[in-house]
Amino acid sequence: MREASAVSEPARRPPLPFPAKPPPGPFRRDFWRSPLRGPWLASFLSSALLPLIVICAITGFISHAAYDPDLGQNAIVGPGGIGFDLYGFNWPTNPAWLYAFTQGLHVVAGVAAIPILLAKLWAVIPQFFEWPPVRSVAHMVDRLGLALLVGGSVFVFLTGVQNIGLWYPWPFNFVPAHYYAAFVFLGALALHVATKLPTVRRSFRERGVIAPLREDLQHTRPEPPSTEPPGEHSSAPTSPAAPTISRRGLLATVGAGSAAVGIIAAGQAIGGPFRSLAVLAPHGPGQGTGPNDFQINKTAASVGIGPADVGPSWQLTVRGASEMALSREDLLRLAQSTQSLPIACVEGWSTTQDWTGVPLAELARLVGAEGSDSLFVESLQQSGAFNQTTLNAGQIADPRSLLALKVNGADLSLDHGFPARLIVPALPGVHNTKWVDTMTFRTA
Ligand SMILES: Nc1nc2c(c(=O)[nH]1)N[C@H]1C(S)=C(S)[C@@H](COP(=O)(O)O)O[C@H]1N2
Ligand SMILES: [Mo]
Repeated sequence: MREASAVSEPARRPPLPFPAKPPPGPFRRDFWRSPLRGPWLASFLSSALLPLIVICAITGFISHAAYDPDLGQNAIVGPGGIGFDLYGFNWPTNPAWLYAFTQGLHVVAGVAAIPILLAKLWAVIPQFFEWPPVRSVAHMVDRLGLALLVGGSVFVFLTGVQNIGLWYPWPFNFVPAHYYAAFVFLGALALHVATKLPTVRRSFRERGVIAPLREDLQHTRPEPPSTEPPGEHSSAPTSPAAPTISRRGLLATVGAGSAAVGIIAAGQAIGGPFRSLAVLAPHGPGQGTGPNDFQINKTAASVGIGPADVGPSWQLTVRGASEMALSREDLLRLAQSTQSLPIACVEGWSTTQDWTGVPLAELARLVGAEGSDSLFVESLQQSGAFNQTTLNAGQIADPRSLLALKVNGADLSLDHGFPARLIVPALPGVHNTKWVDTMTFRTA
């Protein structure tokens, strides 16, 4: 049966410009010698990786929805961006820590996935070097899918890490790039999971799900390539070297790495006393002094705002049915409310502080705009991004939503948005606009 197909094979094969014998190097099967590689190792790592990727995908699309991209100019990926915008769905204000939780989860799961992803790529690297590189049209499509899977995974994780590290070496905007690449990656992943599920089932059935973890170094044997269907290129070695580490040793190392970077990321996400765990946090342990000593996303100086811009001549313009101009003193004379609310940044850090200011609903009432559908908020900041936002009706009506004037009992520092900034429960950090100077309540 096998011989017959081996004989008929060359006749069916289109004439391709590849010599039968692979060139020396990674295309030779005996180049890859680790006895740990094989379908079981790949299956085990994939089973650990997949739940983390699913968490990242779900929380990623949740984050997209949390921006309320159907309102004003909130859409970063552009109006009419590919589906899943959940238009018409208004991001809630309850619980106040909702976005801190979903986005913290996104970043922690994403960071924890990276060591496992790297181990997985290492485990299957022989399969990237198939010879001949293309056998047929079907094979070429298959290989293209693999390229999108590997390229897509590296791209989304790399750009994610660069964003939490505030490092933007590329000319493109992070948000649309990360978002669209996620579609490519998840599409290729769905196909990959569907085609590889039989391999996972077979290797777990043949070798056990965790049985190989019981083997110490002395009992670590190479995986037999025979578990793959005939003709399939296996990651198991044809000429294995002696093991230098057991499979459980390798997996314990990868697991420890994943847990370590996950905990570091969680330190930023949970904040408070856990903040000290975030040894790699790009924003440093804290910024400012006294009551204003918590992290700053963009300093006033970095966006061209100086003390002169927010002096006594600063006024807030509020528009609704009528229009008002209010000085900071005027605002301080209005009914004040104090709320303990988090700022939860898309980068995965959050910090909860006590904010004092005027409820947005009170400002709406002053200009005859109770029950308005949206609120467009602009900053006096002219350069850079994040200088405006549009809130939904529920966010305006929530009595905890504030135009904050103080934090932890003290005046806001210039870096935290003096003279006034938005603080809205469960709102992504980026929409808590600092240095607010214009608010426009709109009714459809
Ligand atoms: N005008 C303006 N508001 C802004 C920003 C900005 O760059 N400019 N950064 C936003 C982002 S991304 C976050 S996470 C929060 C951070 O607030 P903080 O710097 O007071 O911690 O402010 C938001 N408000
Ligand atoms: Mo942010």
